[in-house]
Parts: sequence; C-alpha cells; structure tokens
Amino acid sequence: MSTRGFTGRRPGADAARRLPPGQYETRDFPVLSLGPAPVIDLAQWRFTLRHGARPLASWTWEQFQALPRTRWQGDIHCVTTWSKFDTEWEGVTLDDLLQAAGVAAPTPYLLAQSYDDYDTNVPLAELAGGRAMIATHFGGQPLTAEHGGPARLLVPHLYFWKSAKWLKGLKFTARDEAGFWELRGYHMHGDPWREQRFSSDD
Ligand SMILES: Nc1nc2c(c(=O)[nH]1)N[C@H]1C(S)=C(S)[C@@H](COP(=O)(O)O)O[C@H]1N2
Ligand SMILES: [Mo]
Repeated sequence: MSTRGFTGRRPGADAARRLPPGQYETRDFPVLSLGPAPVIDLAQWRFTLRHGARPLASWTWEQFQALPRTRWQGDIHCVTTWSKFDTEWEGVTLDDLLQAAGVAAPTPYLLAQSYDDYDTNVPLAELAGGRAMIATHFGGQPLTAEHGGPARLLVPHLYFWKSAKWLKGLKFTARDEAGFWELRGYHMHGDPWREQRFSSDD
C-alpha cells in the first residue's frame, strides 16, 4: 500500500504556512542590486570588523577560509514580495567571527557595509545566536558575483535587503544608524512576519 497520500507534500497548504503576509513563492532566484556587481579580486578582498572608525579585526580571503563554517537551510523573503523556500547556504556565523576575533560586541547595533557602497543596519540581537552568517556558498557552490560573492551577509529571518551582498565589513555603531534603503523609506527592522516593509509600518 502506498502511503504517498499521507506523507507527500501538499504544496498549497505548505506554502501558505511558510509564506509571510503579502509574499508569493518563486522557484527562481531573482537578482536585485543597485548597480552591476563590483569586481572583487580575492587577493585584495578584506573583511573588517569595526567599532565606529576603529578596526577591531580584519581577515584576508585565505584567513577567512580557516574560520569555522556553518550550513543553514531555509526560506528567504524579499520585500518586493517573492519568497524562496529551502535555500542552502554555507558561511561563518557572527558568533564564530566574534570568537575568532576575541571580541565582545561593544554596542548592540551594526551596520553592514559593502564593496558597492551599499549599507544596511541590523541589530546585534538579529545576527547573534546563529541567526546570521557571512555566506560564501549557495546551493553547495561558491556564491556567484550577481548574488553577492565572494561573501554576503545572510539574515534570512529579515527582508532580504538586510542581507548585504559583496560584504566588506560589519561596523558596531553607538546608535541604530539607517543604511541605504532605510534612509529611503524602508523599515529600520524589516521583519517579514510583521510585514515591516516601510518606515510607516509598525
Ligand atoms: N551590496 C548590496 N547588497 C544588496 C543589494 C545591493 O544593491 N547591494 N540589494 C539588496 C536587496 S534590495 C535585495 S532584495 C537583496 C537581493 O539579493 P539577490 O540579488 O541575491 O536576490 O540583496 C540586498 N543586498
Ligand atoms: Mo530588495
């Protein structure tokens, strides 16, 4: 006797449960960037952790490869209303990065800063505890340039604009500082389950 009817997925109900309000499921992986992918030479690539203007720690690409690696699988949600299920990522969690740097978080706020001058704010609480990583791989392959390679931030439980591509560093800030989209009317926090799209949303 086949048990498929009981164990098989029911995409409609499953998708409905996994989709935050106002989102639809896509199987594609849309590319959303302000401009073309910056050309980044791995020999020149640096990842720097800062407290304000002061560097706390910095890694070359080779040094970054030696950090502990974590895999994560789950759903991502873009504010333009697409969601993608079961995406597979690999990278270095912020917890492992801070530990490797021998640094205790000096403030509760961070600004992710990118090679294309994009930036976005994320509170430490949303990045720590294994909730975010600096991802270098997607679907088992090195991250492509269009999706933010060599390395991007991945904060899957917030709208995807918070997942800064072409990441060059994370800066601890004294206050919660707005980044590129937050300065242009997008929400300071960006929780898809609370539909925090625009600064006027609760
Ligand atoms: N550096 C950088 N990061 C960025 C962006 C960008 O323009 N520059 N776009 C953001 C936006 S608005 C979204 S929705 C996601 C899109 O990521 P994807 O192109 O991999 O789907 O990247 C975010 N990270
Ligand atoms: Mo976006």
